[in-house]
Amino acid sequence: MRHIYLNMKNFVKVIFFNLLLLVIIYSCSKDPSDAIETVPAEPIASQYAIENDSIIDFLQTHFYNYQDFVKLSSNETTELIIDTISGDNADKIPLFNQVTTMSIDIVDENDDIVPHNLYYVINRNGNGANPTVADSVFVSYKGMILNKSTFDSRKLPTWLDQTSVVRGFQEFTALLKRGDINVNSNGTYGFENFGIGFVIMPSGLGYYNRASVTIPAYSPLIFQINLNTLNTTDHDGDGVNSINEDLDGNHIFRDDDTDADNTPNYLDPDDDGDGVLTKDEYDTDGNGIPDDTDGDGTPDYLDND
Ligand SMILES: [Ca+2]
Ligand SMILES: [Ca+2]
Ligand SMILES: [Ca+2]
Ligand SMILES: [Ca+2]
Repeated sequence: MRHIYLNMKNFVKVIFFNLLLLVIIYSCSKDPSDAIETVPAEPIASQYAIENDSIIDFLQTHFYNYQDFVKLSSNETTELIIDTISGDNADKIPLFNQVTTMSIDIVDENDDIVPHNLYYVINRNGNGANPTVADSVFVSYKGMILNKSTFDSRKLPTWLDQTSVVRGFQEFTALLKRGDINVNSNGTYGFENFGIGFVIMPSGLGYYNRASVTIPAYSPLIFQINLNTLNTTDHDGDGVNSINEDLDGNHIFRDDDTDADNTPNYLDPDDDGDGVLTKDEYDTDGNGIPDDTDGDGTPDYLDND
């Protein structure tokens, strides 16, 4: 027994060490400046060109169950099904004829801008406001790769933070509008006229070279998203909505750090690091305009002098 126990202990140690290693590798792989990667990163421009070709080919040779979406009632959605145009389905309309294109600028390893196309269909606009790329969204969704296998699916809605989902998901969800909430007499609630759509994106707007068990590295992704409702976020509770803490407006929140303390502004309650909390110097006269006491064009909460 003792022998087994010792082996078990070593086994647990090995498992723990491997888990630790995995965590370290995963943490490092999120930082593109770090040398450790899951697989070596391909140059972004050439990788994008390859994937965009394969996405266009996919769009030309596949269709989706568009007929199922036409007859939806206001409180319904239906699961996106994509199939090949052939045989009994030879007369279906290709996705290529139905998608709208949006372009997102990605900065590559040489600091050059590589516009990345994503392709989308909006089946129902929704009835309320659009979320921003910083907000929390209450969504049900389904994620697929181009071989049509599903890597993630949420039939019941869940809250997601738009600043921590993949870029293509974040940008596309901001195009949908929220629905209306109906509270029933028995206390249950449901949603009506919520936004429904799906998006197809290259891996540069997804996980790129970060592979997982169900998503190989460099996989273009497909997400169907139902946007039930949303919450406007102020992550650090400093009175400035997170969307307004993206000072350069590039939809990347971790690259705005006024006081260079490695806490980006959207998570930093004292943005200029002057010891005065942003909420106490943002708008003291309450006129809705950020205060600028010395009139130098930099508001007080970003101005440490
Ligand atoms: Ca930014
Ligand atoms: Ca900071
Ligand atoms: Ca802040
Ligand atoms: Ca301050």
